[in-house]
Amino acid sequence: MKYFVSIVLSLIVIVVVSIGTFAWMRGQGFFDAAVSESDTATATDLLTDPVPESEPEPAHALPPEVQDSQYEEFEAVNGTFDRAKASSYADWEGTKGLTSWAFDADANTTWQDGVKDSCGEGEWLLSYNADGSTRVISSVTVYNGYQDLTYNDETKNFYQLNSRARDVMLEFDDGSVYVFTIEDSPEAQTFTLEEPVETSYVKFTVESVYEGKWSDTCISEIVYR
Ligand SMILES: [Ca+2]
Repeated sequence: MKYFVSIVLSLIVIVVVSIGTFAWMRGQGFFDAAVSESDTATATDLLTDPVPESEPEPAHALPPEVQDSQYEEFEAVNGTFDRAKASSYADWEGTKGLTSWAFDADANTTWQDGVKDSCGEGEWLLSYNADGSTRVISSVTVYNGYQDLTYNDETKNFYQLNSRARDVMLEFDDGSVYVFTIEDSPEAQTFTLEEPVETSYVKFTVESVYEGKWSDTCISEIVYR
């Protein structure tokens, strides 16, 4: 019984002290301060922080694809730009179509897309300069399809067997776009822009294709002037 009374008295003391402490803290404004501090911060933010404006894009910036290491990068030798990458390229047993072969000043070598379950619609080839400098582009010349004459004769026609690019979209660093349709012919075809564009890169995207017996889409050469 004596212990029970002691425990009850101790509990009463604890409760009384807790209530007293809470009342004192409220009197000192502990809880008011927390609320008002939050309100003040919100009001201050609204007063001092202007509505954030979107950062202007730097002129002639290279696209993020340039930083992506999953694509083959190489030195192009056919002129205007000295670097290129592609979203994919064929490189497996029996089939090879490196990205560099679309920019090697040789119509007998060809890029082939590296996507096995489609004809490569949406695949792209990106041309730019290693130092990020710009070039003025006024035209593009395309050698479509698989043009290698050592593989094209009376018995086999690799141009027809492989797929060829049809609708193409060019994108430049100012956001402008140029679309054109390549004829289904191995002849060199030149397309001239309405206005020359100064740009740090050209992204060449295959939008649609002429389907061959095989799904591999080939482009033997792309030349910007
Ligand atoms: Ca080539």
